[in-house]
Amino acid sequence: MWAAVGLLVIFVGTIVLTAANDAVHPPSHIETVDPAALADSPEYGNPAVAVRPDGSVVVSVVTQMYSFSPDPIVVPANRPVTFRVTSADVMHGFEVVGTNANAMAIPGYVSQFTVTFKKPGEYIVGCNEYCGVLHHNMVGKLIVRKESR
Ligand SMILES: [Cu+2]
Repeated sequence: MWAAVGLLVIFVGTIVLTAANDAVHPPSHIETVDPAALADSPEYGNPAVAVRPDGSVVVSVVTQMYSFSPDPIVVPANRPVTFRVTSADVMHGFEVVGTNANAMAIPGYVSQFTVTFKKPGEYIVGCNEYCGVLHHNMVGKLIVRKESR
């Protein structure tokens, strides 16, 4: 029995340590949007990359069977990029392959997270939630541009 308790302490300790060390935290942003009225939404009617006055970048993304919009998404390197992802139909995934940018796109909700891409280049955006017969074709592109100042 003590071995089982010891294992529990090790497992829980591992979770606490890695969460604290790698700043892992559960999603905390709660915002709703009408999935049937996305076309009339000022933000999602024409989803795009926007630059705020403070220089930070906001990307509004609509996922739907079987594409991402905008596509490609072009963002600068070494600047915080806030993604605001939602879905127009069913649940999708939004994952920038090879980075820690990864969220669920849930109809009715806005999934928001901020990432700074350090390496310029082209990244694959994939849907990682099975969303229908053509799920495997749901691929987009993210281009991280080196900033010229
Ligand atoms: Cu999918």
